[in-house]
Amino acid sequence: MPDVNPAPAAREYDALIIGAGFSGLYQLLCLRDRLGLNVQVLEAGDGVGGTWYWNRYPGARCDSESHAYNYTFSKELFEEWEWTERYPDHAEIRRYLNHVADRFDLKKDIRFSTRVVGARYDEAANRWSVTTEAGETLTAQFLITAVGCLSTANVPKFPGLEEFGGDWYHTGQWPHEGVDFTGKRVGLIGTGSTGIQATPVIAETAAHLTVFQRTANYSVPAHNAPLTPEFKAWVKENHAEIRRIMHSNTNGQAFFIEDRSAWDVTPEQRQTLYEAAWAKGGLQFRAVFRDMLLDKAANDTAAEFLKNKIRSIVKDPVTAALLADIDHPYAAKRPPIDTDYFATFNRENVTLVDVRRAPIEAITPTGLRTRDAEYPLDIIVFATGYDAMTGPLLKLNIAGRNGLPLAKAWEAGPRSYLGLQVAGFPNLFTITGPGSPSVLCNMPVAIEQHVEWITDCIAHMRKRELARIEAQTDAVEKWVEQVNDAANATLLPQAVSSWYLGANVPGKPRIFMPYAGGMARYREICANVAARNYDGFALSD
Ligand code: NA7
Repeated sequence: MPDVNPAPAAREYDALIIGAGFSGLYQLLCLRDRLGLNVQVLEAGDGVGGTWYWNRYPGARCDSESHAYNYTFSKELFEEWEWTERYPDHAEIRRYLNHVADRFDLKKDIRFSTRVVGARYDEAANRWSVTTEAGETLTAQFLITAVGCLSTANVPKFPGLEEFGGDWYHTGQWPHEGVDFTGKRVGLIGTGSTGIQATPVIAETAAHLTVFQRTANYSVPAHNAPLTPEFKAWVKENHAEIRRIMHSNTNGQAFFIEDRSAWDVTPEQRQTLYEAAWAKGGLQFRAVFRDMLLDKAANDTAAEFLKNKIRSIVKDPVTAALLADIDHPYAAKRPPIDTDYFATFNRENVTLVDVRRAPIEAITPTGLRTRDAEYPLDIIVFATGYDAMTGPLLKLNIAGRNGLPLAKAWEAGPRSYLGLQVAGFPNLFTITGPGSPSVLCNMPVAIEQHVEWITDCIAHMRKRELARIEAQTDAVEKWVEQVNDAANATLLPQAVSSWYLGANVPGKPRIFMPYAGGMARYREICANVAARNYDGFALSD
């Protein structure tokens, strides 16, 4: 009898997909049901949902409107699902994704509670070998990452966190059973979209909420509300039109950016247009003028309007000034939308603390210490964002040709071709990878386009009996240049603290990561590449 069990034989697949959120589910459906491939999805969580599996913090809700936050590939699916609110909350999105998974019988090919800890390309066999935390090995010809852009929590390394006597949570790893804030002194660090959503909800039950703000932020009211029967009926009747709009604009949303400049109208008309957009609410505020993200002076008019709104809502002038002391153009960082965020600072039990002027120095056993003061706390909420876009990929410990680690290939920042493939990593596809529009687009739209492109590419390879596809170095170089040029043509790089640039994670290279040339343009570029026999990729048998 051998004294050690032999390692189980590696399980072999045509394709392995990592992640069971919007991307992974649709990629599985396409490869399994349309191409007939033998596919397995590996998912760390014990359910589907991706980002929405993990993000269950108070107030967690999508900022895209529900009728735009869908798959659109199936008219039947689109018509049979009914959202209840203008912006779906995390629980409703999980219900939707479970419905999709059940409707297309996807769960039988998903391995839950299976975390990938390594992936290595075997050149001789032309296969990817993927290892799981449990020590299992699976192999496949194609490896497709569907890990999302915002799934690696950024918990700042404040000294003393281990000794904190209370409870602490990162919003992206929220306990499924929820957190009871009743009667507690709560500290919330971070005023991005997440902090802005969570603040009003936590303030309702906490004894006291202290919000620690490093960078002040704009926010526009979401005006969330239940959907009316008329609106629901309109959505069902307009699947094709909604899809057409989302596919033909820059940001994948179900609205167009107005084709007028801020300078085409008088200052009074501008004010009226901004007031109307404020009353309508949501991300559409960006759509009032086409040059809002191109011309700093045009942007200033929106910025001033929004800062005045803060000053008019927040009663305490010192707090109002701190909230309105915003250092970047409107929408150069991801623009949050909110429900009563600024008004929450009028509550007796809410305090704003400026940690730009007096940074957080340490977490103490009883709370948090800034350079200026000590704050006793029972609970600390880290709404401190993510190691965005590259973090989830680097965490997988991927090694390509000749064992080259992805971390090494991306030492100076991510370099990819179309955000789809990395040179030196054959048959690896990165859904919504850095270098693609991803987070600058309504995510389901960006995801559907990538998944369909990858599916068509694999179908093309199978038909021609090609076994390997790899991005070429010169194509990568040119694409990186295009990504930089697209960003530099906008005001986006002016937000120096933006996670689009990797600026929120100490030591991370500052590279503008998403492609800012617009989703419609990007879609066309990808289609042209495919039509020109996958120009920029090397295909071989
Ligand atoms: P964000 O947008 O990255 O926001 C994180 C916030 O946390 C932001 O205000 C940061 O300030 C703050 N932060 C991060 N580290 C620290 C430290 N060390 N000290 C103080 N404050 C800190 O993440 P979100 O989760 O809100 O949103 C992510 C995306 O999810 C969102 O854009 C949507 O696309 C969905 P900073 O601005 O870096 O000065």
